[in-house]
Amino acid sequence: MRVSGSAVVVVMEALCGKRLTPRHATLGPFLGDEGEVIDEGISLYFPGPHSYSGEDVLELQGHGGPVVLQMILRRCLVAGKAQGLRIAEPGEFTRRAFLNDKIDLLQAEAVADLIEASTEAAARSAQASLHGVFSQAVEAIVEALTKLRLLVEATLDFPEEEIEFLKSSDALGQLERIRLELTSVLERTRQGALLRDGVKVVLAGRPNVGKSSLLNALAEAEVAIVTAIPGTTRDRIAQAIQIEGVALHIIDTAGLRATSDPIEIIGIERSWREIEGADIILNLRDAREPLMADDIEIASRFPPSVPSRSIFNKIDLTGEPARIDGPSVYVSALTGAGMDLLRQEILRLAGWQALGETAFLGRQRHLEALQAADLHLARAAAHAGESDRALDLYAEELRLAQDELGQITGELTSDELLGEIFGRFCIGK
Ligand SMILES: Nc1nc2c(ncn2[C@@H]2O[C@H](COP(=O)(O)OP(=O)(O)OP(=O)(O)O)[C@@H](O)[C@H]2O)c(=O)[nH]1
Ligand SMILES: [Mg+2]
Repeated sequence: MRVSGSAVVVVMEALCGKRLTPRHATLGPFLGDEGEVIDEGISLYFPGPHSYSGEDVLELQGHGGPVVLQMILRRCLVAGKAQGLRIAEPGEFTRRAFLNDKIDLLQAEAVADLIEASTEAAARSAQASLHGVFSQAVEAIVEALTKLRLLVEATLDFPEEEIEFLKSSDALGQLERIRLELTSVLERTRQGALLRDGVKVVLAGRPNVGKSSLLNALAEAEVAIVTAIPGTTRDRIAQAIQIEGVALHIIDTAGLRATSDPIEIIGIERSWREIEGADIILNLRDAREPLMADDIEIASRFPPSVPSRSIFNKIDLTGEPARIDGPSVYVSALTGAGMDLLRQEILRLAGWQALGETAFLGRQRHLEALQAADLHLARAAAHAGESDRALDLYAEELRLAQDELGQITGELTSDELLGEIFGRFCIGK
């Protein structure tokens, strides 16, 4: 149990019966209203500001169990009542840490990402963000921008010397370097977004081409039922897998065909819904069969913005080698031939590159802010090439870019956004 804020000292004296030595683990009883022992455990007292939240913090480590925990909780609430002690909201400890400048917003989000990480790569990346690696990269850009803005704003006040001054201080070169750095951060954030959110890969195609077999081969487990009867899969089957630490959600669907079976019809409707929400579509075909009207009809209904590949399955029956040929991949779900090629192709379609450096576990809002900043810098660069009249526009674009970056670390953030970010935490964090 963790208590934070102005009630800590009162609660500590009531429950532990004394004032604890700061940052020492103290074994002792937890006392009830009448001085009776509720439980025994370790207490830790962290006086602010050297605590997680930046306020006074008390941590009580008992034996656990819901009833004893409830008793300790009730005791804390009674003891701290006069100080306004109440149950924390989700993420409130971390929110306070942010408000007390212990961490910035990127680090606060990294706490939630670390808890929710679904792969080791995502956890490592969240840990790096928590240690400020992502924040430092953004801060470095903000600092460089601030320097450049000072220069430009100063020049605005002395229009006669404008051109010479900006030239001698290499204003153009500075902007170019900032843009390069931003591009690199953006790329690392895109990679991190893949680690964080995963990629939805939908297996689609006519019945009996081997979609369920391919799911099983990718999952290396018997997840879906496979039979020689067309129309075996009726409902969508989802399986989470990892390739090189990237989380993939593989969705097997009912084979697409005209049918009067009411169950199959519903299944096929679901297949289309999955296809429409896919990040990547694998369009399966039987390598033995020629292109059929149905295949053309199916592919024509894929959303054009979603990347797709034709997967020719069952090459063990045609004797062809496993290979990638333009937009086609030749595999055998049965023998496993070509599966490594297919895995690499999926990663490539997802936009994953094994970067030498850590990916930044990006959220949508980070990506949007970075992209917006990038756009403002591009506009600034365009203005820089123009006549003197554009200098104030140039300065304005730099300011806008800096504002966007400020939103990432939380320097400029609305209460609503904070509520949204911390509301998703679990209680006690
Ligand atoms: N020889 C060979 N047979 C395969 C291969 N992949 C699948 N099959 C066979 O093809 C048949 C259909 O496989 P499924 O995986 O059930 O096909 P599906 O596309 O899921 O079919 P529906 O669920 O009916 O849409 C089964 O008999 C599989 O054993 C392969 O690579 N080689
Ligand atoms: Mg199937």
